[in-house]
Parts: sequence; structure tokens; C-alpha cells
Amino acid sequence: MNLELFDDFDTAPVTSELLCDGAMVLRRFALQDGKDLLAAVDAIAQHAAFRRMETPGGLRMSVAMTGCGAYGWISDRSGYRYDSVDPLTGLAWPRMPHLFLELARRAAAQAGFDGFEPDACLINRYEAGARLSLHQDKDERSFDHPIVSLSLGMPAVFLFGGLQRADRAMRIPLMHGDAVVWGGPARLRYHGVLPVKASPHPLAGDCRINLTFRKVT
Ligand code: MD6
Ligand code: FE
Repeated sequence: MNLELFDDFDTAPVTSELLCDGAMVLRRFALQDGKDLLAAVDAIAQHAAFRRMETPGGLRMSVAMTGCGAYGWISDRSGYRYDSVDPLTGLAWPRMPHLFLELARRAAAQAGFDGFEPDACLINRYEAGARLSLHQDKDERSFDHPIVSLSLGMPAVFLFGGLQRADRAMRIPLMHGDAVVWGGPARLRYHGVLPVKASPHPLAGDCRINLTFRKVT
């Protein structure tokens, strides 16, 4: 008789993979909350719609973005920044759902960063072909806090490089429910996302959703 305890997709254990000092993947971390997280994203997008922002160089990003919490990340012709007002509506960003906060705190703690209190959640939506070129997350006031990333929907390959743009990047497949946490010595590593392949997901349909939690101020 097979008494394998963890053969069920929904109850498989969370496992962690250290990428380098300060960076960790927590596999299946948000798997059980996937449906609730996606419903919360839909509710947020009704007030702060997904939009493809323009880069300072005048290109249109392939990833559509929105956000919640006290601050939202914005890109336009004048640069990158955080703002407490959504430029599309002139209103504050939607509140951060308690589930988001709770998961972000818990993922950070599990990776060794206690006391993480994010004030921004950037929500990225990738349709097939969308990508994110190598970048550093450096628009926050301090780099003393980690970043927590939750992936939902279609899988993607995450590029995880070094402190210089030209450093060789690891390729890390991220699936629905996986979390990535990085901070400390890894906080300013370059990273990106390869063009996402179409593979419709039972809960998210034809897209990948990524939530990144930051402490901006
Ligand atoms: C994404 N994520 O996975 C894009 N940044 O869609 C990021 O740019 C990111 O996952 C900092 C830390 C974790 C991340
Ligand atoms: Fe990033």
C-alpha cells in the first residue's frame, strides 16, 4: 500500500532552495492561497487597472502592471518612482489585502528576514511573449529590507544574475505558488524574466501574475 503523504498537488510540502547568500526560492509557498490571491488581484484591478507603462526611453513595457498598498511603482517618460497616487485615477492605490501582508511577512521570515513590513505590492501581469529585461530593484529608499516575490498562473523562467549587468545569470523556473525572497547581500542583484510561453493555467488562464512586496519608505 502506498502511504505517500505528499503525493497530492495541494498538500505537497514547501521546500526551500538557496540561490546565493541572501536569496531563496520557497517552492509551493503560496499554493494553497493561489485562488484567493488571484481573486484579490482581480478586485484590485477593478480600482487600479493593469496598464502597460512607458519607459523613460519611450518604449512600452510588455508586462502590464498595477499595485496596492501605500505606494505604487510608476514608470513614464520622466523616469521610475513610487507614488502614493495612481496616475490613472488620481486616487490612492487599493489597500493591501491582509492575506498579502501575512504571506509576505511569513515568506520573509522563513528566508531569515524577520520584521518585514511591506508598504507596496507591485502586481505584474504577463501574457504569452511578455518579458522583463535585466534590472535592479533600486527605487526604494533603503536596501535594508528584502523583496518578496510570489508567482501565480503560467510558469516562467526567472533570470537571476549578479551585481553587474554583465554577470552570468542563473535560470530559475518559477511555477504557480512559488515564492522568491531576497535581501541582504543579494538585494541589488540583476534579475529579469524570459519571454513567457503560452500554457494556460487552470486558475489564472492565459497569464502569469507576479506580486512583489517591497518596503519603499
Ligand atoms: C517577476 N520580478 O518575477 C518580476 N524583483 O515577474 C521581479 O522583478 C523581482 O521577482 C525583485 C525581487 C523579486 C522579483
Ligand atoms: Fe525586480
